[in-house]
Amino acid sequence: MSADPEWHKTVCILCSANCGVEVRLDDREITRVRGNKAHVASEGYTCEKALRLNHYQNGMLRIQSPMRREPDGSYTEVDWDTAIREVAAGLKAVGDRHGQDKLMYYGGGGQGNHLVGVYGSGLRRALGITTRSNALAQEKTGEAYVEGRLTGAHTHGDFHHAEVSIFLGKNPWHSHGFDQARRVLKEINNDDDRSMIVIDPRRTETAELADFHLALKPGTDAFCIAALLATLVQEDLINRDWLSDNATGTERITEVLAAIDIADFSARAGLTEDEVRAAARRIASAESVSIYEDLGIEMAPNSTLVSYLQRLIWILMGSFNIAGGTTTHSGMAPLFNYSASGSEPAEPITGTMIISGLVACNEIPEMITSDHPDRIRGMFIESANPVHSLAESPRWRKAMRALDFSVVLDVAMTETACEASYVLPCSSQYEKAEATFFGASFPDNYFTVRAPIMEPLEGTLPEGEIHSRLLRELGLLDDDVLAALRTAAEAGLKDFGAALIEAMSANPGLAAIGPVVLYETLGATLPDGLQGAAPLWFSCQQLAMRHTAAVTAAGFEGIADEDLGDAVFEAMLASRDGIKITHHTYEQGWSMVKTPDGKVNAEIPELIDDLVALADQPTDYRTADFPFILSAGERRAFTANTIMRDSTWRKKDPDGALRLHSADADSLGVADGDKIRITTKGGSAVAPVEVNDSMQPGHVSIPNGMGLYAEADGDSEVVGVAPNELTTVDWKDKYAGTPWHKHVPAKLEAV
Ligand SMILES: Nc1nc2c(c(=O)[nH]1)N[C@H]1C(S)=C(S)[C@@H](COP(=O)(O)OP(=O)(O)OC[C@H]3O[C@@H](n4cnc5c(=O)[nH]c(N)nc54)[C@H](O)[C@@H]3O)O[C@H]1N2
Ligand SMILES: Nc1nc2c(c(=O)[nH]1)N[C@H]1C(S)=C(S)[C@@H](COP(=O)(O)OP(=O)(O)OC[C@H]3O[C@@H](n4cnc5c(=O)[nH]c(N)nc54)[C@H](O)[C@@H]3O)O[C@H]1N2
Ligand code: SF4
Ligand SMILES: [Mo]
Repeated sequence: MSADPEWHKTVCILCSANCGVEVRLDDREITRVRGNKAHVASEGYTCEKALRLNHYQNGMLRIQSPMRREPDGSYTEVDWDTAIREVAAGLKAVGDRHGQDKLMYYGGGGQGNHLVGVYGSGLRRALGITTRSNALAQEKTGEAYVEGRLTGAHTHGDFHHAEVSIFLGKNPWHSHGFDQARRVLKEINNDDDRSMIVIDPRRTETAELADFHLALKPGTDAFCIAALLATLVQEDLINRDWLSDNATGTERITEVLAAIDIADFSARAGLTEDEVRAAARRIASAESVSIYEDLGIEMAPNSTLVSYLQRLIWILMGSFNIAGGTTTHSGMAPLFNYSASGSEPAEPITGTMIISGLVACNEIPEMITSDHPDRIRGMFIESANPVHSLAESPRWRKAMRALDFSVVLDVAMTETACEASYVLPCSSQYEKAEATFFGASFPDNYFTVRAPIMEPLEGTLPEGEIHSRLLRELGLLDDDVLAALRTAAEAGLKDFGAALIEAMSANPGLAAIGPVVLYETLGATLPDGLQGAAPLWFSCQQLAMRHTAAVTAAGFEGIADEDLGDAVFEAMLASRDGIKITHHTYEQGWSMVKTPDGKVNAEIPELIDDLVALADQPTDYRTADFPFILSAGERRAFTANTIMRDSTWRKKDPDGALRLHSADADSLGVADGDKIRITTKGGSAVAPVEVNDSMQPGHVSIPNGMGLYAEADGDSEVVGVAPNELTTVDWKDKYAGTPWHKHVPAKLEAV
């Protein structure tokens, strides 16, 4: 394509906020980036990272040919026809020899691309793959376990309006997590009527803006939140009227909280009773409270217990489905499938709970290398980099090599790709249609479909095309059926819908491969390179059926109910600024609560038992050998998981320094820029030092996303410390199996 003088609308793909941006191109280079003021959710907002998006598009080890690993371990380029034939044969061989249940699917999208996962779901159904996981099962499955029981629905805080916003192990200044985060944080800071409570051992950029910073000792959140809750109960600050109308199961938990020694629990968390009581009273005085938990508690001791306890704050205050409070929300596709019963199935090899259909990430290496007869023999991995991003990378490399067959779909020759039998090169997120399912705002929710802003890089294919070719090779596509559906699609969405229903009743197998069927038929008729977005047509029909009134109220008034799904689909395809998909009333938010009686269920017996036993739990996991606590994987100004492979995108601190308090620097005899050796049970690495008194003495951190391969052979020198060379699979939550990456005992030595 020739140089294009115009601005092109797309989004930033570096975090879940997915801010709308406009970019200028010089041939295939992204030369300028600015916020898109017309974007429905971000309204022109971006952070500094979006300006460097060209390092994603052009700065990494893009692969331009399918690769096959040869018996000597080297990779050779193969043409697409060969690759599709051999990958289909490889997947089939594992199934034929050992059964389809010995295949596992991992991934399905990162921070900007969830259509990958939609195609992946079709492949899983077509091949009968039932074992699956993704990054959610190393952070959010504890939360999903708890939410399944409390409400049966995903909930999200309304930080744009909350009178009190609580950030618990969450640093939105750098990690975002809701629209226009820094603007909102500054607004709260400037508003005398609103307050911010930050619960974080570090004096983060967010904590600097807070009214209350509970700088607890790392790993003691359960004690801190229990003391906050105990204050609400013991000072009789809870919303009894609301609870009696809207919640069940409050008796035992309030009884247990009434017996907690607030002074003792505060002290165990390294806090004074006064500061805990003051924060609790501020919460109790507010009209609305919203809480954001994130990795600081999800990857630390007692994580599932804390996910439960923090939700009791808004439950006991009755701050649910009101403006500024915690709410349910709509979505184009759910990120979780909840179990209201709490009787999650066990994964047969390791016995760990399968939550929301996902096996715990920490268990996957063992599921592969165990001598259990049902062990995993083959893996299909797309848009994820588990060898780098999951606990214990050395163990992952071994596990990958122990598989009979593995294939990785990625844009780059990643750490995971370097261990796979085959690698299939994908077009980047700026070279095809994409979208994410992160949107969780309420009462108005939004959705953005992106069109490609440049042609696919030579040699690459979008995932929809790869999945379609694989299914064709496996003999699962009937070209006559597809041709008839394509003709119907050319006549319009209504004809297409009718033809699809007819075709599905004649061929029940069609539903399983639905995403590819939509790609091949409706997709072929879509303009602007939007073919890959075709499966969203189905999501739009479901959205319109589930939330008819809310979709109508979102700007689709006057459209007959049966035409609503098509209207939403057309609107989202036509807009590069995102569209409003639902407008609910707060009362309607209750329709998404899926508990048996439709009320909030406050009682999770096994977690209440844990709360009772908490007083016997340790508050310090350091040992004589490992006298520091390492937070392995902090979000900083220039980190973006492993999406940015090119280390030159970081102008400052390219190596990702280990941060430590000046008192620790003095006792270790190190200063800024010196090298320090970090040793944990899992491994050892050397990083430069940054003396930083936002840390507590004894608590140190390294950033996430460092230490990526710079060359495809995996032998080149890496820049920065790859955090999971230092972590181990056994250091994890007892329910969800989620790793304690924020709380790794470590030793430090000056080098
Ligand atoms: N810049 C940037 N933004 C990102 C990402 C990125 O890579 N870079 N990744 C995105 C993703 S995938 C996610 S999941 C989110 C994660 O976003 P966050 O969870 O906000 O990110 P972290 O910095 O990993 O951890 C948050 C905080 O936990 C604190 N912490 C450490 N130990 C404890 C503890 O024991 N208790 C408490 N209460 N806090 C503790 C740390 O000091 C830190 O401030 O960020 C998203 N946004
Ligand atoms: N120690 C430690 N480990 C952590 C964390 C931590 O705090 N500490 N954080 C964890 C968290 S919260 C998360 S969410 C995970 C994230 O870890 P992963 O789930 O592995 O996600 P990403 O690093 O975002 O990697 C996404 C992959 O998608 C590829 N990609 C980009 N665009 C496309 C595309 O269009 N198509 C395809 N097929 N591929 C594409 C990228 O090259 C990359 O390999 O990391 C986790 N790992
Ligand atoms: S990194 Fe996140 S907050 Fe920053 S511009 Fe990109 S999507 Fe927006
Ligand atoms: Mo994450």
